[in-house]
Amino acid sequence: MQSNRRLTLNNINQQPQKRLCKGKVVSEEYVEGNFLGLPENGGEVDVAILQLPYELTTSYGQGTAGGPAACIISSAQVELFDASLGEDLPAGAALFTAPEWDGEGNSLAEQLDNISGYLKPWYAGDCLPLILGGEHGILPPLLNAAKHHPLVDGNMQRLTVVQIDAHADLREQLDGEKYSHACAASRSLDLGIGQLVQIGIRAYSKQEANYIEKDERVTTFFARDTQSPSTGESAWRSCLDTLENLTGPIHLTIDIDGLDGSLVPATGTPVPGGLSFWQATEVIEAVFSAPNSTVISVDVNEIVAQEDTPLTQFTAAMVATKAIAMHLKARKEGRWEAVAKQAGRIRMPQISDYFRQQKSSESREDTA
Ligand SMILES: [Mn+2]
Repeated sequence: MQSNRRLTLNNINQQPQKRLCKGKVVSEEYVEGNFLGLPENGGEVDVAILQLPYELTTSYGQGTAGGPAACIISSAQVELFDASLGEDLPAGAALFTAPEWDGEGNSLAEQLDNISGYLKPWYAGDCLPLILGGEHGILPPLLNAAKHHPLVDGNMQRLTVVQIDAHADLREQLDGEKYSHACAASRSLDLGIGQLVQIGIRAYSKQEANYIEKDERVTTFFARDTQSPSTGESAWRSCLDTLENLTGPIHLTIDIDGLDGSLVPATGTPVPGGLSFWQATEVIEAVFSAPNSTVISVDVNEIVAQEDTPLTQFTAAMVATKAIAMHLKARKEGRWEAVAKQAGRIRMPQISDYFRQQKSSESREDTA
């Protein structure tokens, strides 16, 4: 039977949060409740941080409903400097941490519809929605919202989902529930997405193995191959090559359990033998810098607050920060303006001094 614990935040009480928060806060103008503690400018939004504390079907661990809030608290201690971006976040961009999803809906179907409704306004094409979950069951309603992005334009066939995960999530149902987190990928394929690339997969059933074998839309990089001490290097290279060659809009879904269990011990189902932090970083860098594709949104899910140490939520915050930095790098390199133009919402991002200097030195080189 399904437990009904999706809306309770009881695994997160204020005390442990305060305790976890006592470390150094990085942002000088720290604002409580905002991702990275960064203040908002009240203007148009370049990156929206959206919290989905949704938990209905998590099978083993509990507490994903409190994950997003814990991740936001932990993010206050993430360094704002990203070396590949070359400056401190927010780098002239406007980050907005939206009020969390309120969990409205009397049935699972209503809740899932409600999630789509919560996310949809952020898919107009002029900002990057970065979603913190919540269990992986958020993926299908998220993709229903992504359908409205101008680069997808109602044609799901155009969309590629890149999934970091320990689990294939390709079950037909789990305990009778079609919308279980364990079915997130199969429901996404049901929605008609063009391609699914899975990375870090190491826990899956025979039926899922058959699915991977049969459905040509699915490309799976098994952890057994990419993490192999003897042959992992070439398997990893071929994974990155695949990502760099993607075309069209991409949604990146990061089930935090795709990383090695040692990095995320509090997640619902931690599994050994997963991706290192730097491999997760390389995946993010690869999809955001792929020349013929655009990452239209990212989710980091299955975050659970760890109470003895903030490692799990901090790892999630680091991964989410990397995605934001790479998105801003895409803006910096002019790759996001094209998207905004296609969306008919041409809005030049605020360019910080750093970018201006880069641009002027480039134009000097051009005229030299
Ligand atoms: Mn998953």
